[in-house]
Amino acid sequence: MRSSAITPEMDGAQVTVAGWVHEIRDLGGLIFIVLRDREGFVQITLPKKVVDKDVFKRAKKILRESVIKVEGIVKKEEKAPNGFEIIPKSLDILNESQAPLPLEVTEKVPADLDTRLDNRFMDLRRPKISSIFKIKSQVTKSIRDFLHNQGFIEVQTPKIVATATEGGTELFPISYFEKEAFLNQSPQLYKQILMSAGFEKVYEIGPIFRAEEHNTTRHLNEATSVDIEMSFTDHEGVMQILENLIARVYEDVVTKCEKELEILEIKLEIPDTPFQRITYTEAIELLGNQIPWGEDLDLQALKSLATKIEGIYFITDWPTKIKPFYVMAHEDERISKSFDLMHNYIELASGAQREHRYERLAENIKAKGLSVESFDFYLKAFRYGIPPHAGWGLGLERLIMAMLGLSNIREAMLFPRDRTRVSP
Ligand code: AMO
Repeated sequence: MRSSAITPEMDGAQVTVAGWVHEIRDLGGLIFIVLRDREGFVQITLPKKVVDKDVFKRAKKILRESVIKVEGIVKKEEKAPNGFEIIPKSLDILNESQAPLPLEVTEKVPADLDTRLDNRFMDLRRPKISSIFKIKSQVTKSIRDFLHNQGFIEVQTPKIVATATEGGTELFPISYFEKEAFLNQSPQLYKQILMSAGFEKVYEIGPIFRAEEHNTTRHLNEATSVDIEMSFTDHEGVMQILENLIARVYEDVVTKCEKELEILEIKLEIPDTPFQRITYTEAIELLGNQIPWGEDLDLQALKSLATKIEGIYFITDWPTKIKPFYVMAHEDERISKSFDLMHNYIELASGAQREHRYERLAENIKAKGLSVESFDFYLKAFRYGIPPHAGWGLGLERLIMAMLGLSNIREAMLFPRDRTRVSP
């Protein structure tokens, strides 16, 4: 049974627990083993005079991080963690660990991130680290629940593709028989094609691949994107879905991940909706008009902006020329129906109403210097009836990083991929 299912009130009951040997204290005639499983810790107490001779002998030789199974009697013990201990009747070593360990699982010796990632299987045994992924699991479940309740259909689109969507420089080419192919940067084109297919509301939670040249604390080369696309709506419609989704995710984490938040020593506040909205032009003004209108906001600008606006907010109405070809422009064509969702200075998501008019879309592709022919498979879907539509892409690891105050996005990925790391 799980350690968390045992309580001091079960005094006298026989239980079986299995897990890793987190710590051993050998006091000669008395051995304490702290057993760790997915849910927590249990103290196994072996007084020489009480336990079976063979069991005691085996316990003496156990190496830390070995996997053991213990059958024994629960004993109420105020001094033990959780108020009980287990006095074993039997103790089996299911798998013995080697020594020395490549990494400390107890929080006693800090290790640098590279050493931790090199030994990620071991790093993930630490409750502080596994808590991040338990919360990430709850977050994806909440997203799915929320979107299903709103009538969205979950879809899977190809990750091997023939074209770029988010600009040609960040593509990973792959060897694909006789053809040129790439790893997909975003489900963008496919989720839009599904609007022509009549699906109306789709979402996907899947990998995106970006050949980011620079190692930053906010970029991965393989990240998880939550994408939605929705017909018969505009940018404002999908912004409302996004803010309600974020609030729901925070609420679920607060109510369903109490234990993990406690382990991480985080007090999470559920953000109020609607989120604050400022336009790109207002942001430039807030920054003292030092950035020429039309230029992107770099990290320094966003950091400076975050000193003026706290928490989660939207920056809307970006200059059309710095947004991708599929974004729809306002009547004043210099400004687009686009938005980024920010958490302080970290961009969590970006989205827009899309250009669904075939002629204009083709023009936009040309204007960006891209080849219309290579987008033919996509453009075709705009020639035979496609509703107005909008959508966004939300970086799952960015959300986890921001929500939990992690200093590096790699902490939010089990096996991160960056400029220098493709293994483990
Ligand atoms: P964008 O390129 O802004 O938009 O990506 C959407 C979100 O994905 C996350 N993200 C990343 N996270 C970690 N590492 C990366 N290298 C990385 N790149 C992106 C960010 C970002 O906000 N097709 C559009 C979305 C849309 O309009 O629907 C797109 O891909 O959180």
